[in-house]
Amino acid sequence: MEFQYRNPEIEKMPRRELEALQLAKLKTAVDQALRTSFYKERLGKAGIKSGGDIKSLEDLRKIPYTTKHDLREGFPYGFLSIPRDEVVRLHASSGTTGVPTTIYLSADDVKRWSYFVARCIYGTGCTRADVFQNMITYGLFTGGLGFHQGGEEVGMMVIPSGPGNTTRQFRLMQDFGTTVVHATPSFLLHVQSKMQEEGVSRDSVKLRKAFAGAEPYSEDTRRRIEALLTIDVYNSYGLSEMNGPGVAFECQAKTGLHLWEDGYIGEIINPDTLEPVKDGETGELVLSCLCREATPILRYRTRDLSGFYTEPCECGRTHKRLRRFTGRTDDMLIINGVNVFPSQIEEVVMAMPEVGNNYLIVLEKEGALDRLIVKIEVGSGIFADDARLMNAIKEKIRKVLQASITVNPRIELHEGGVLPVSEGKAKRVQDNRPKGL
Ligand code: DLL
Repeated sequence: MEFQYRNPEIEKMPRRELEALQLAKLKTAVDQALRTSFYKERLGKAGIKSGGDIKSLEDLRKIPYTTKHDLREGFPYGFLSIPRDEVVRLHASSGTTGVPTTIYLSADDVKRWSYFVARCIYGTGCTRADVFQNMITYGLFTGGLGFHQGGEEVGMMVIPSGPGNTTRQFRLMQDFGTTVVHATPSFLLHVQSKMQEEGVSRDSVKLRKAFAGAEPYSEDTRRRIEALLTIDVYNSYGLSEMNGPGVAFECQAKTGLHLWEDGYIGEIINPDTLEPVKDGETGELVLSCLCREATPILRYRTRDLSGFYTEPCECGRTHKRLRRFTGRTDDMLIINGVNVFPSQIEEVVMAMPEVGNNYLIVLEKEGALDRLIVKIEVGSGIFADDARLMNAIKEKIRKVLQASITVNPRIELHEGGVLPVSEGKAKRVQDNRPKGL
């Protein structure tokens, strides 16, 4: 396969040089952090008075972790390190509760961020000849503007369609010959269902690639989207605290997400002991931002669970690859004492050919016990009025799921289009259990 690079000297840089570059950038980031009220105190207490106190990459471990809680405590300007009038952009986290976490960018920060997103896009084989329909939320959420800027930096024609209104999305695709789209994986599945429902033929659109991210999804979900839409799907990871998208992305080899190590330092830790895990093991990803001056954030506990591949990628890039994310430390469900990650349920459900494009996990209390209900839309070729077939499918899913998660679920089957669809991140879990019990 011919791999495409935006900046081969950096992307294929020998690791020794890459690490030297990281160290130099880390020193600058520490100096920058010391200009914020938060880190002045936090790093001061750890005995770090300047970037010069960081002598090697191992010294990174002298820096205390930063958490979401810290970012909230620092609201609004505790993490700002440049004069307010040099800030050109604000983004905020998608958190639904409490104080938002805000990120400020200087003009150079915006340029650097665009450069990283462009590197991701280019690495999937896109060029300026592509027409890019950005079907993700714009606004304070970083997905819209992040990919918009990155797409323009590549030189593609960007259609800022935002999410929703699938009829209009299809019109845009047909009128302008869209070749690439960006959306959450759940929205892409919805787009495919709607395409079928509205009778939009595959031949009437020129789609060939999609960037899918902002939420966890399984390898089977990727394969399903690729097969149903006959496109290539690339996994895209990022978070607002680290600018947004453009942190880690799959290349054309599609085996893991390259973390751009000239922009970020990644560590995998055990979330209980806070010690680094062994090479290749799964744990919580901790990230330090090396590419933003206005809001330096060091050793941020992302809560996201992943691990590094240890073997090199066939594309020749030297930047480490993260495995597909399996969820977050804080989205684990405890069902009658058993720990279950929503991603385990998705893995089983989306691998079944009888299952359609949407599902919902519901938790109820039945007496003293928890009850797991998985509501599943059936595939388009299956008719819900065939009771025997329905029962057979239900039983099949129940058995496989129980074997995988060791909790006995109740399966409810629904026709396509019945379960709620979100334009942004999918809300896969409805926990109706009374709180505080
Ligand atoms: O979701 C940034 C983004 C936009 C990434 C568009 C990719 C595409 P936040 O709203 O701050 O930022 O949410 C970040 O979403 O900590 C993960 O828990 C989750 N997440 C993002 N991408 C993936 C992915 C954007 N590819 C949070 N796989 C992160 C799994 C993901 N989880």
